Amino acid sequence: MAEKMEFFESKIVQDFNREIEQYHLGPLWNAIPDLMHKQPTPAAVPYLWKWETLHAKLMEAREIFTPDRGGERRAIYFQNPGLKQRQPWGWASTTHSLYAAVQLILPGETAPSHRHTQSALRFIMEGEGAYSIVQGERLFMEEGDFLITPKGLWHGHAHPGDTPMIWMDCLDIPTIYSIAGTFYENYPKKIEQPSVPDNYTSQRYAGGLVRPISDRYPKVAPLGSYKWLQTLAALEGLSRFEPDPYDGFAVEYINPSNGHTANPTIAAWMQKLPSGFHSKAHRHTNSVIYQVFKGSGYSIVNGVRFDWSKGDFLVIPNWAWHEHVANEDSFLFSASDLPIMEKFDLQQEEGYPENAGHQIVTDEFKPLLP
Ligand code: 1HN
Repeated sequence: MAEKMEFFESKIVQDFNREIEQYHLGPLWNAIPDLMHKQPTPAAVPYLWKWETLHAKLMEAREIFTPDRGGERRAIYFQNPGLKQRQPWGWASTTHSLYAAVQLILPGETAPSHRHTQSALRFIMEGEGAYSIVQGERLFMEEGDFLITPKGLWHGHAHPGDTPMIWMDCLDIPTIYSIAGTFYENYPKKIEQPSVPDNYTSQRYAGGLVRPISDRYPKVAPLGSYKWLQTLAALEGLSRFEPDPYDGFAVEYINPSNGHTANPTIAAWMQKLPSGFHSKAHRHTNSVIYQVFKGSGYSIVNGVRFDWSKGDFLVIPNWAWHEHVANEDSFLFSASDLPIMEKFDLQQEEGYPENAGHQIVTDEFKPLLP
């Protein structure tokens, strides 16, 4: 080993490495240790953003930035501290494959319509009365609703109601960026006008239960909005039975025409952890972004305790050991890149092998200084 190190550090090798650079050539022997790990070693780190901070910053943004003035959404996104160095074009995503943000829209505001090759989802955290207009369908939003804007469809938001609304956005921006697949286009007018009745797909699909007989093979995901009361009813039904040892009572939002995830690249789940529930620890190749919709508790990620409560966001990077504990009945929304891992046939999962499936807490999370 020492001999090998000596060889790689020798002048003749170092000089050669530098020399071929001018031809835009690289020495594999230098790169391979960084590229080929025994197992995933994500640069993204586990991280927690508290609602207090998010809310305060959205309120400040409310004073200085309006979509009408800037023409963009009032969204503040989660920059994973571990990815800041790696993405030198000036931004950092939330996990390697996903972007997530909180977005605030005020009564009377309009977020202009546009379309792009990224898939998007929204989870409604607070408020009601605004709508997303997706390919001519106005989807009115209420707390706890889950919405998708599939890639390539026009979408914009407007708020005819009277209370501020805050939601979580999640898009596969880093994934599409890394394969240079971005197309983006603004709608010719500020906002698209309705071309079908309001909440059309929810009504035609009874929220996902059935499909109209004329709609056997829809080209795009046929359902735009998944209502909270229906999700809650599903979780209540499920919670009469045994919880999953890792995730409690969890359901996944699906495309009712094919049973796949509602977005082809981003899975979305709602899970209920009953008061006192302590899951076993496991890890998987996909990363997860959690939003605490209701309740409080903590998660242990790679031995570090993260205390969370309503409104907080928690990121679990790929292949990190994690387990959850609920102090009260808690509802966690999550978005993950599970379908991306599955499409590459890379999905793997394993339970924590020691200590009856529980990690030992070695530290408590503290926000990192910039
Ligand atoms: C987008 O279309 C929305 O529609 C939110 O609300 C965030 C971030 C990057 C690119 C497109 C939205 C976005 C986005």
